Amino acid sequence: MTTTALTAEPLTITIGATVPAVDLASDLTPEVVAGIRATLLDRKVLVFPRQRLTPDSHRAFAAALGELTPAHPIVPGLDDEHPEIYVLDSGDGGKAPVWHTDVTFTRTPPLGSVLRAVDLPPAGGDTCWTDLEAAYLALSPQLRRLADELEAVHDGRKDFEEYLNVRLSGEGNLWEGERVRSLDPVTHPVVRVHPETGRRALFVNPGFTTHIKDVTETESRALLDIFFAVVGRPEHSVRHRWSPGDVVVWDNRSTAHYAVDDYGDQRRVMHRITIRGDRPVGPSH
Ligand SMILES: O=C(O)CCC(=O)C(=O)O
Ligand SMILES: [Fe+2]
Repeated sequence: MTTTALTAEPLTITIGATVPAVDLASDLTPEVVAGIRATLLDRKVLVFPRQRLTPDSHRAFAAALGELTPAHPIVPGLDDEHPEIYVLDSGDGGKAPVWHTDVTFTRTPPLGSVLRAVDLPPAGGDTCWTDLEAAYLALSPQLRRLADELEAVHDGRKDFEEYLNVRLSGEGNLWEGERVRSLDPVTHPVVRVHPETGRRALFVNPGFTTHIKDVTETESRALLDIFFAVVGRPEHSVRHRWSPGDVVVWDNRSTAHYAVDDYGDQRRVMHRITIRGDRPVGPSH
């Protein structure tokens, strides 16, 4: 199989594809891995239906795509053998019904995420992904030019500070080579230039972006209203109805996602592994 031979069926014009014919537990030749990486750059979100992965083979697949991070800067991993697996358990607060890009409250958010359905509710619990390059292009050229110059602050304290201080007594995981003991907000460019494709994405998200730097509070609020109005439009998004075993990989540099919370008290468990990323770079850097 050559790089171009990976069969991928597009789910929308710009974002998402189903890769039906790859068994992630046994087909990971260098050619298939190269095909997956190339297709991911093009489609941003890849769905691998009905896989039969275990925590070990989930990790082996993710590691074929790049260097792995710990499960999370704060939250411990699945167990001692799998410190890279982040468990999203609906019974333990593992719900994410807000548009967000993973871990943008660190200096180097992950390049991508590999999510596996472990335990699904009888109905509901879909996940949506949205194309942040399409969001950028949905702004007028004048607004794009302004956005190109801006920086935004990303802050994970609302979601994780109490967990860090109360459940973990202030000792988080190793992240970027350092023990996490506080969640200091970080600054990223509002427009991120993709390090591999050179394309521009609107790299702000309602989950973690709190304000625009170096403008007044009123201006910041108005600018974020404008930016968030184009993040998550159905026209730029894809929605996945999970089946048991499904694995979805996304490019975390050019997308945001939203886990739909429409299944009440039913249990839903997902396992996520993130691939180490680099520091976001803007157009004028
Ligand atoms: O539970 C989901 O479908 C996605 C949750 C999420 O935000 C993530 O895995 O990063
Ligand atoms: Fe997420």
